[in-house]
Amino acid sequence: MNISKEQFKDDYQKAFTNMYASTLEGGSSTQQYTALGTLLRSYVAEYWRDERERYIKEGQKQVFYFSIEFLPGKFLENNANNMDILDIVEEGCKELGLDFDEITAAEAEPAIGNGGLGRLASCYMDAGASLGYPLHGNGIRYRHGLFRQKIVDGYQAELPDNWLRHRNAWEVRDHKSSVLVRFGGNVYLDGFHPVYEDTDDVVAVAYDIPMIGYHLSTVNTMRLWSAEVPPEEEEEGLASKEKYEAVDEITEFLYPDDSSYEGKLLRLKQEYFFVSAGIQTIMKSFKRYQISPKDLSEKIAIHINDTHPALAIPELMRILLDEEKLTWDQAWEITINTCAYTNHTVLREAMETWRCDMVKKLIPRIYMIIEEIDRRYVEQNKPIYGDELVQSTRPIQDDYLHMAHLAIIGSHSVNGVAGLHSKILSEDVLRDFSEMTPHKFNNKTNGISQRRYLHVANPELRELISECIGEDWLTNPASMKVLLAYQNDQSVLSKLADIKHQNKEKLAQYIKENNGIEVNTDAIFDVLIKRLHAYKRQHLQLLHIIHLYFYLKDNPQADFQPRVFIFGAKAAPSYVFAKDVIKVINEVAETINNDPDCKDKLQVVFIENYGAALAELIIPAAEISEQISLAGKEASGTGNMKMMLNGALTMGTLDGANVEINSFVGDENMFVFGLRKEEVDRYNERASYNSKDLYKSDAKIKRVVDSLVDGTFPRIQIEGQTIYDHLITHNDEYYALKDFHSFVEAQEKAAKLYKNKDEWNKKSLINIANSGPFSADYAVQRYASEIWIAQPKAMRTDKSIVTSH
Ligand code: GPK
Repeated sequence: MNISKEQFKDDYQKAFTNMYASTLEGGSSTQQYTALGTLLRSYVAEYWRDERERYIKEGQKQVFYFSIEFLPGKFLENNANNMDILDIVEEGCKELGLDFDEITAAEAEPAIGNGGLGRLASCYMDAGASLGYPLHGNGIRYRHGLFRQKIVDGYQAELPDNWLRHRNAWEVRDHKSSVLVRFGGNVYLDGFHPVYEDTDDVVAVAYDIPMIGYHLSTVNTMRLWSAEVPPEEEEEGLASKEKYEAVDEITEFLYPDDSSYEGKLLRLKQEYFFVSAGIQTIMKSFKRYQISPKDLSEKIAIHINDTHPALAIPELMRILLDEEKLTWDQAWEITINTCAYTNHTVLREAMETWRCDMVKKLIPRIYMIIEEIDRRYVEQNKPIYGDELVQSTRPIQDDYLHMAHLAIIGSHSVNGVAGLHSKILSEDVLRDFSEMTPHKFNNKTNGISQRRYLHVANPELRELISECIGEDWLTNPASMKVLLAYQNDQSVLSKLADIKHQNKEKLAQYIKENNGIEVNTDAIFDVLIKRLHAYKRQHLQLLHIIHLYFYLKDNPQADFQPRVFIFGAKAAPSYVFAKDVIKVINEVAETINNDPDCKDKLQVVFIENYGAALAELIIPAAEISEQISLAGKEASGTGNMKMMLNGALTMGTLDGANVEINSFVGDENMFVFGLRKEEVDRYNERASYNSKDLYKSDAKIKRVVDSLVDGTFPRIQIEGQTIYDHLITHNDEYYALKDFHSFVEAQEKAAKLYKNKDEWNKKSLINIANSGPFSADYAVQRYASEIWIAQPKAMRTDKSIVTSH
């Protein structure tokens, strides 16, 4: 957008005074931020309104992305960047005597997601708007996001995240879009008409946040729902204290579990709540514009992000049947053609199943519809596919509702999030489904926002790339490949190294202030940031660090490549193993960081409260990107793409999207180690892996593992034992010991390579140059053209689509 600096400064001062009846300079940074965010939102408000109307007027197909988590990260800088006014805002603030860094620091991060799944949803929101697709989010406005992590004596403590304390400058409360969501009570059918008795009603109130596209391509909406007591009940004095509490509870907290599932009633309530509100709203707007429900799948697409929103299927059926009075067959065809489902994990413990009696009690009409979906499914498919296949794939089994089954049966598309993951789905985890309906199965490798993770997070690198290859890559990331022409250009490589060093200095400053550790910025910055989970194997890195520690103790004079190991990870509060790994990392860090033999050679830092905002500080400083899950377990990973984009070299197993990274950069530009997926399968099938034998017969492994329990590291008696038991007593479920030597070797190779700065920088550049295909823009284009069958608004024709792997 076009605005002069002077105009901006004037607007900002006025906006501040309007809001706080005081002067800008005298405000707190939180007030300064809130007024600034509100001002930028007001700049796009008219355009936002016009785009909403245009979508409807032009009858453009709209896509609704249903996700129980979003992880948008901070809005201010990203939005200003997309509006092309980041420079003006920054300079304007400076000229007004304000500290822009303090203002951005004052923005509370909306932590309304756990990790990769939520962040992916937000990358897609950004890409959709940037490309001009009508792609809208539908989710929950949790009053408390993911807990704030505090490390106390090495332990993770969880504090509430009150991100809305100073309100959210970007949101608009739209009470006129409120809808009623019904829970409980009794339902019976009077003919085809459902009669509800004694239901417990809740109002879903919409809070809309603009999703601002790059160069203001378009402005879409992320709609987050908040639960309130129905105003009529309030006005008539019918709502009890208990009712208020029960309603408040629905959108109070985000469940803090990542890739694991618990059958809690409140979670099921959350799922139906935001799904019902979203579907009802879509249908209401159709009514307003007199579009026939029969045309629904031509006018909208509903995306089910993992199984949490799978109740969208019976909810859509409910409205088509009960309110639109369509026949079952008509309604079912429309529903299937409208809905599509993405699977994000193959972990058994993440598979959602709900006790049928619970579903029936909470949402009786929906349960009736699910039972009918199940009955017809069996009836229609048994003669074609036989009893065995049908029994293993039906939604209701042994009094449990299998959400993935419902999602697959009620969708026209089922996709995994990386090539290997999609293959595992169709050949293994969901094989029966893919045998029956192979046409539904496809892959959509994840993508990331280059704008957030490079343009905004690493502006110096952005400048350097543009200096070399011009600006085309900003909207056409695949053309970053042109950068390969500079792989032997010493001046470019040394500038690249300088930028990395500056970013390391920035991170080092943060670490000094927050951890009180002065890290050696000439050392390799080795980064492992993601949720803490046994399958992601943070404990393998821990074993590696202990191995290096012993090496240094045994060879204090050795020529050792200095390294700083950086961790960032939250553990689910009830996940004992994960929490114990955090404690042990912190205690091992304490010992190592205070040992003179390790000084400036080996340092370990656990960064507290890792999340979307810290990621933008850490990623540009990363030199080694640790992606060390057991092959076959990590669906995709997206941190791997973000660090590659910022020039880190991947240390990884052939898992998730690492496989694709590998296919782009080749073995020589990353460090591949560990068992392949087929090898893991073979060990599992034959039950032929015995970690205890390996431990007993391998002195190096034994020494490292024993150090968890022999007092080498103080204060980990219980927690060290937990990891020891996992590795030895419980047979090392994720093959950390089996992969140990291969991992250590790959790490040694990295250390050796780092000594040759030119070679390292060259590989770094090759990684950056090959990261373009992982842009979320391409991923969204593939979803749009292959699944949603949606068009962007006519504006750019210069986008080449990179083929899926
Ligand atoms: C997968 F199943 C889940 C989940 O509940 N939460 C979550 O963040 C992640 N994920 C996968 O673990 C990652 O491999 C993947 O990149 C990400 O989803 C996005 O697809």
